[in-house]
Amino acid sequence: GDRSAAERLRDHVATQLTRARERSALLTGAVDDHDLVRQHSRLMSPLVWDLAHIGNQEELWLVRDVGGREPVRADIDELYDAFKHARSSRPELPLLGPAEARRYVAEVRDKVLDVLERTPLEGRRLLDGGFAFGMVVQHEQQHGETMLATHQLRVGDPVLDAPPPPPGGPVGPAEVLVPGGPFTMGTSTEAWALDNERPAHQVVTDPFFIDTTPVTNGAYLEFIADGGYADPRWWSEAGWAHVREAGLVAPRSWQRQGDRWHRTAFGVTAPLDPDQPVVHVCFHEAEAYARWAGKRLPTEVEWEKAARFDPATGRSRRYPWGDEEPTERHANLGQRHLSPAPVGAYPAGASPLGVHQLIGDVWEWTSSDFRGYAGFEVFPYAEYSQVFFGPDHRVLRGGSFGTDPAAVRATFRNWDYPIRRQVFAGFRCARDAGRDEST
Ligand code: AVJ
Ligand code: FE
Repeated sequence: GDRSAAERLRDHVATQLTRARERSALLTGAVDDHDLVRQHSRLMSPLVWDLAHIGNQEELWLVRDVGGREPVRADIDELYDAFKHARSSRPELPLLGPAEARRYVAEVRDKVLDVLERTPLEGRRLLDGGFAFGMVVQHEQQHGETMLATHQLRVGDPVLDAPPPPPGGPVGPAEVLVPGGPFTMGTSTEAWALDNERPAHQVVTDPFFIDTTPVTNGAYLEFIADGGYADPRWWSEAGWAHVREAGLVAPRSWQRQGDRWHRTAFGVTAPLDPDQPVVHVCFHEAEAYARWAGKRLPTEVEWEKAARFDPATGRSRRYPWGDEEPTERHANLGQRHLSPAPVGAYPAGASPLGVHQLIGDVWEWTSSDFRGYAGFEVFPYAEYSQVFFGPDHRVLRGGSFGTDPAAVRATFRNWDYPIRRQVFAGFRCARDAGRDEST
């Protein structure tokens, strides 16, 4: 029979909650208890902290706020408040142990599924389109990617397994011209879009060229071979200070063996694939490469225009390929593979202008600071994005192979410090188009 839109939305929410939990269970079940409680990097929490933090956020928003129910564990809120304790200090906290943390998240989830059954998904902005549930799904999936990054930093035998990504293919010209003029950036209609993606607004750009693919390992090797890491001409002042102080000579996890380069990922060392996008570079490395190549990083505005603007209609799409949700034909998302795919692996995911792999594979550094759009309103809490606005963070776009489809779209904004390399981040280049080229 016909199911109502409300029933379908409720089923969708339940499915997304379950998918997120299956992933958390996989990432926290793949290692033993000792590995769960220890710190694999000072940049990351112990995995067992992520797990109980996921449950605590779910309790705060869905059990207490939406459900109006009694707290499950009010006594642990402070331990799992990300602003109270730096990641480096979390192993010393009196955290729930692995078994306790698993019981806690399961108890919270039972209550949440009951709340979901009984709550009309309307009548209050927090509930519209299932937003509060969508926010919690995205939060768990974001921590799924964070936990995957912790696995990447973990030293030891491999514990995660996945089939290799699909092969690369033709991508057309190296760069395409994006016409100047207005386009719609951000969204006011995407139900689960987070506050920093809102509202939809018009932005006018100059014409510009953008690379049709992310920069590959092979291209990045040429920068290294040309002495790029030792040449201050390519680096900003802050970037040069950082590359010297940190002693950077190559992306994170690369090793030179004679004249061959290898890369270690998730405990497996293998020859570098020259056709895969480079991953685990910081903003400064991306910026230096672009300057060496005679180009620059795209601004966040340019990235979103390349990803969404359809020149045939003037409309902005939800994704480069159109408005349909990502499938495995469109993009390398969802931890289906444990690496980026070679360029040209997703022709069905290209934009109307022929720009490939904007969604999935690697997060892409942009040259933009993280700021609120004109008309930005905190919703529903300032600690999701507003407290990070300002000159300290750069925006990353598009998601990586470790990003779940529920947690990315062409309006989605990620951010980090310009020195960070633990993110599954790469980049593509852009350049100005002269007036004569644009007509
Ligand atoms: C959007 C990925 C920068 O991990 O710091 C998780 C997401 N916010 N819990 C982060 C987030 C609160 C956030 N990023
Ligand atoms: Fe969090």
